[in-house]
Amino acid sequence: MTYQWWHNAVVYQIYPRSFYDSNGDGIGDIPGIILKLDYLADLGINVIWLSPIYKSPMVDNGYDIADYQDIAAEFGTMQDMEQLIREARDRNIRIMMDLVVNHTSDQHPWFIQAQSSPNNAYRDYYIWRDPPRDRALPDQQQSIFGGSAWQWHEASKQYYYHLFSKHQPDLNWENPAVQQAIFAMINWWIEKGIGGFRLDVIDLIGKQVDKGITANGPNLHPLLQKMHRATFAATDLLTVGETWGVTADQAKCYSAPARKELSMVFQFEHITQTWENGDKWQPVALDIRRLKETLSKWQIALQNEGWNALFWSNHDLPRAVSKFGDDKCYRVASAKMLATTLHFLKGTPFIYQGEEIAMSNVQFDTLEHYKDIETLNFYQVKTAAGMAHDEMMQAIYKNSRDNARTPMQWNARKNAGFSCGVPWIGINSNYLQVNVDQALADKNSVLQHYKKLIAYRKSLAVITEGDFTPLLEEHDKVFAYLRKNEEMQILVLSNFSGESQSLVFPRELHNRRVEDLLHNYDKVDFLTGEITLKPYESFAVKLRGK
Ligand code: TEU
Ligand code: CA
Repeated sequence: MTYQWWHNAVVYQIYPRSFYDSNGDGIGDIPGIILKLDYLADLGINVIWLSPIYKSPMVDNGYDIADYQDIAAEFGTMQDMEQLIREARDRNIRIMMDLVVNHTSDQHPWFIQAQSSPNNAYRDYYIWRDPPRDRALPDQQQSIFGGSAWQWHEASKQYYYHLFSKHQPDLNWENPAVQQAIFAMINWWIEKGIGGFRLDVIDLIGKQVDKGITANGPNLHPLLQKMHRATFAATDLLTVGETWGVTADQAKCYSAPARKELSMVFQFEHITQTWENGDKWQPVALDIRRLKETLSKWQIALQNEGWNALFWSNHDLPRAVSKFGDDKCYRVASAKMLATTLHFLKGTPFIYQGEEIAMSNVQFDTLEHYKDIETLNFYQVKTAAGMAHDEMMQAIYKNSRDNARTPMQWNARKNAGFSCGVPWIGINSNYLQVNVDQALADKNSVLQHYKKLIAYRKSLAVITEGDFTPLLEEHDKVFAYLRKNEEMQILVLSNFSGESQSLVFPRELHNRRVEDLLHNYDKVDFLTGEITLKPYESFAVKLRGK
């Protein structure tokens, strides 16, 4: 296998609105990111995935793009963007853009044109249908943000199709003019010197609306190959697709190099397993056995073909420590455990801003404090269908996207040092204890732990290249695995529970001397044959000769 630079890179995701506000308007911005580049360089990351910074009415915080080649005024200017790319490059950090091409904003000039008349040249950039009779809906397809996927357009007496909000009309990817326009835009950004793309809901672009096929449509892979030929082929870009519901076989189709599509995709099986029937507003408890099986399955499936993108969290998800650890009694220990577990796996790790200081979910008292369109829409949908207010608030506390979107906590001063103005969304009240200043000063902080993990990924080839073998598969709470190449063998052991856990190692690990790499309680240098792990205890060790 030929290795690319991104195989041992570590990516850091920035949600610009909530990262750092440089001018006091309450909204994080690009100059703010530039001011924090030294912090990120010191952390050791190689890539910044920048959530959208394009011109946008911000109905979905920038995932509704009005101009792919302009910057939202509240985030800065194109000069700021060019400066960010340059200054990041000076620190060996590449900028990965968020490519949102399943849909545009309804304020995009293409849609404004399309709306103006059924004969307009841009009409076919979007998906329009006649009502079967009167104003009846073409079919029952639902928007991912709740309600019908069809929006009535009175002037032309047709419906247009939107899988997200009605302000995010879907592009018609069956139209070659759409393909060419998007490919040209991608190349324009490549020319600017960016390092890659994260492709938003890319599994939807092969849709066949009349058959009700949305994800994984028949045109999907041919389209990606066409995109690759027209854009990425001549580059070494890191491309990662967002693909909810992807199977391991499909992931290979996307990421096997010979197929010339993408570098890797995000799969969400470890995320959605706590959603009853795929509904995030019906949260259920995490089942560690199932989590272990899922993580191992993906490691093994893509072992020799394709590549994993590794993550616990992003801007759509709860905070990692709140979902997979314990943000109350064991915030620091469990956050370190999660970091160790993920960063020794095979694949490219993604860190979501604030995860490196173990930021946790937020609980705002009233719905008014929530800003996310999905949360607000579903509050209406669910309570209209009979769900009690309190029950919905509990679901919001678990899974609202705003959990990830409260501002980055830089210090213990006003607004956690995020802004000297009025932040666009509330700050998590734990910022007095949980902030970057604290983490930099404390040599046992979660942040220092992440730094070590990131450094190991650069110095130990086994983490990038080695085989993965799960151990103790029958254990209910402890996830254990070996990574192995010709030079060395690493054992990783993680207790995913708040109770002590005992276990007996397989025979070949008895009476082995080991060398400590990383731990969150005490250093381990000898394996007798059995061990009792403390709550959320986790360590990684290098095996030595017998
Ligand atoms: O997310 C895709 C998506 O489907 C999510 O909205 C997801 O379903 C939801 O959070 C889980 O309930 C991408 C972006 O990451 C998200 O921020 C955008 O809102 C969405 O696409 C539309 O562009
Ligand atoms: Ca600002």
